[in-house]
Amino acid sequence: MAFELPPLPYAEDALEPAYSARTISFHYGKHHKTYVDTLNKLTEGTDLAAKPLEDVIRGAAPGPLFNNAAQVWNHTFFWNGMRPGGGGAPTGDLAARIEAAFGGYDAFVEDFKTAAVGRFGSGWAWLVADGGALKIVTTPNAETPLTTSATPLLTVDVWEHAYYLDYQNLRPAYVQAFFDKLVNWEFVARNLSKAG
Ligand code: MN3
Repeated sequence: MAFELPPLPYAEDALEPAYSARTISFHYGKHHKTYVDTLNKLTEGTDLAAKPLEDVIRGAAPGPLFNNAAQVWNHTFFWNGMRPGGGGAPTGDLAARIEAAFGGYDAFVEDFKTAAVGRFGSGWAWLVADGGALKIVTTPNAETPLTTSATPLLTVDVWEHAYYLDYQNLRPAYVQAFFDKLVNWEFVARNLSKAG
């Protein structure tokens, strides 16, 4: 059984103007699809092809298999962390957890931007639950908190392909727009409930 490119959870133009249909057509339709296609080539005819994606990622040595499997998972997680009409501060338990960890929503966004901008080159910025606390971490290239003790709650893709068409070199503006217009806090809350 081959790995599949999961359908986008919204139409390609549904995140306009903060995240354009043109960006999604390349980022989802080309980049994400290529990771899926390459993963299928790498696993074809092996017992890995029938394994859950998470098991492939956790069992892979550094190299093309890990990189492509993790990029498939990271991108699906990224798409689910956005929604049309998203953005703004969360409410309820999530708001309280962010207040406790970062001293408030605005401070959280500033910390997240600093971390995202500080990730040199390509990678990901994440909100994770780790040991009962919310934390911001970044990973290089394809690396993912899925291989650590932390539970991923949300990610922002900070590879240039994720934002260059809409924001050119302005990674902080892209991250700000992600939190102002795109973030899907219901997705984060669901992931947090699984973290315990
Ligand atoms: Mn990407």
